[in-house]
Amino acid sequence: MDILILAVVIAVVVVGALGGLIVGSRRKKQLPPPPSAAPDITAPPAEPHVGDEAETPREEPRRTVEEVDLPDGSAPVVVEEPPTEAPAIEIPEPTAGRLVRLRARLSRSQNALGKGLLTLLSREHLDEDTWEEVEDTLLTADVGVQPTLELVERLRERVKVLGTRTPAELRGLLREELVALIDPGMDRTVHTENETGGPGIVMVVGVNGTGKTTTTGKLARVLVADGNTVVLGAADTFRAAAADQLETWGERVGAHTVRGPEAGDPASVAFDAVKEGKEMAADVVLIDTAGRLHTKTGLMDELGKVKRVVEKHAPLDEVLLVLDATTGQNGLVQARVFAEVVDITGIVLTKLDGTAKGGIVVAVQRELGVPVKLIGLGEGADDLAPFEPDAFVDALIGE
Ligand SMILES: Nc1nc2c(ncn2[C@@H]2O[C@H](COP(=O)(O)OP(=O)(O)O)[C@@H](O)[C@H]2O)c(=O)[nH]1
Ligand SMILES: [Mg+2]
Repeated sequence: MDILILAVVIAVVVVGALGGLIVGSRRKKQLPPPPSAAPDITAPPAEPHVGDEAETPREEPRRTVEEVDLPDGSAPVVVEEPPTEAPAIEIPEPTAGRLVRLRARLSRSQNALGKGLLTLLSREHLDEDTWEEVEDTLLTADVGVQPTLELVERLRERVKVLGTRTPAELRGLLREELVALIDPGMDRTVHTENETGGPGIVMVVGVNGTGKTTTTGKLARVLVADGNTVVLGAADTFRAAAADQLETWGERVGAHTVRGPEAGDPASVAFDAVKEGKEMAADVVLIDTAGRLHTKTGLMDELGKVKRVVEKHAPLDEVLLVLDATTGQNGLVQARVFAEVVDITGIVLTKLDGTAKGGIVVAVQRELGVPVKLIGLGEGADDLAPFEPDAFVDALIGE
């Protein structure tokens, strides 16, 4: 009797597990939207949720800058007046070749996208099913429908011409096509030369939690490493902590931070930051803004106002939109809304270290027609790299 019950239990468990497997693989198959779902991507930003937090709950205790990356010896050396002692100024890492140094951070995307594609293309018979898997791989990595279809068509053509395929040939071919998809011709310099001869003005925008303040801080380090003097404008006036966070980044590299009263007017902080930047003959002013806005109209009013007020001094040289690479399609919707509000001149894709969806680089550039200029590959102070299509693709498909 007992044995019978045991047998039934085992049978139920086995059937359940098999069922799970089947459902699992079906679900996997359904994951990438079919080509007919393309309108999704171009659908109007019906409810863009601009005021929303990015996916993970951002109100959780967040690691602060100090907790994240202070190397051992960099704490302020207290000599006589402990509270006012300035922290030791750090010398940031040089920016050249950063992406190459940080390429291991792309390992998730590398495994999902680069290695996945190479393995598929190395199959002896490239039948319809295999090509469908290639498509699925690209869609799952957030490359986007249109670019995926284009790439697969190009690959099919070129693989046919190749006839026999050596791994080296395949890698070369895939590399060329991926680089072409990312469009190596786009200008990816972060422009910081103001035509008026005053400081270059860069405004950083994006939804709360995407990494604006962190990126502003990291960018300040990049600029300082390249020999510029930098002024930071803390135009996120929602919380005093936001200005503190920015100021801490500034102090570490010796950049002056201009801030206003909590809940004060962001536009006047931005205006003052540029004013002080001019007075100090700084090379660049970086303006960090708030992303916690509850309606699209609110966002429009506020960012538009910040921009207009700053432009009483001089035109903006860059408006960088910060997008969290882990939020996928949601990030694209955000991108569209921000692009309606201000002229975005460059994209910063953060958190590429935490996702297998490196293909979002392609999708977001297509969406806005604006180049990805910088990528975030970690929380560390020097984990922001200039985006280089060749080095990026090399990192994806490995050596
Ligand atoms: N892993 C990872 N975390 C990042 C990156 N950029 C920013 N973050 C983290 O994202 C969180 C939110 O960043 P923050 O700059 O405060 O976002 P903001 O609200 O847009 O200003 C912080 O914990 C950052 O350390 C990145 O490239 N990689
Ligand atoms: Mg912030």
